[in-house]
Amino acid sequence: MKSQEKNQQQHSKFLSLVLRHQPETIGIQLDSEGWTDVQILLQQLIKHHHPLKLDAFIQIVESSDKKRFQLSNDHCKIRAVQGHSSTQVKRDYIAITPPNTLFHGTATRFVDSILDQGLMSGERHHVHLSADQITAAQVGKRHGKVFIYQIDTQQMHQDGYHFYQAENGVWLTEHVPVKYLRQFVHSD
Ligand code: HQG
Repeated sequence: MKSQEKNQQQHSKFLSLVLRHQPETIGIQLDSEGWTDVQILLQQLIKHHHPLKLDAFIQIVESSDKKRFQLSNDHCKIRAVQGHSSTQVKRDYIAITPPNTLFHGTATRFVDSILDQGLMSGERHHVHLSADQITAAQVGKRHGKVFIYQIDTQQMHQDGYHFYQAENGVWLTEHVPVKYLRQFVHSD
């Protein structure tokens, strides 16, 4: 990987940390929808030894492979669109009808616990679901040997569970009980 690309990736990870999880690390505030002021963010990044120029910042936001970040139309505000754990954020996603099936990629080491408790959101505000198996496998790979669940979202929806879709296409729900999980792929 080129050093510029690596540098961008490190900045992107740090932005994910402060915009999703720990805004207090650099002394910024997120509003309930996750927005924060771009100028203040850049100033605080300098103060906390992560300097980032505006053009490099825009480049990171626009080239994010998963479209993790969203700039407001006037480019004055920025937010992460999903994945939050910060208590400052309580995004008001609109519940919508999901596709009949969604997928969740995880690692084999979590399977026993998942079969006991269902899919839990853990530190994050939601369980993250993928529209296709390939994406689910990529998500699962981050944790170890991939294990994919197919979820009967049609039945869940009929039973009154709520589903949301973040601006980048990631599906979200609060909890997936065991009875809606279908074991799908167990691959290396
Ligand atoms: C597992 C990435 C034990 C769950 C991705 C997952 C995603 C349980 C891990 C986004 C469990 C949590 C989120 C239970 C669930 N017992 N383990 N009952 N229920 N788990 O990272 O879904 O690159 O918080 O299966 O693309 O992996 O950051 O969630 O393996 O959209 O933009 O606990 O993060 O996006 O891990 O990933 P995570 P996730 P970014």
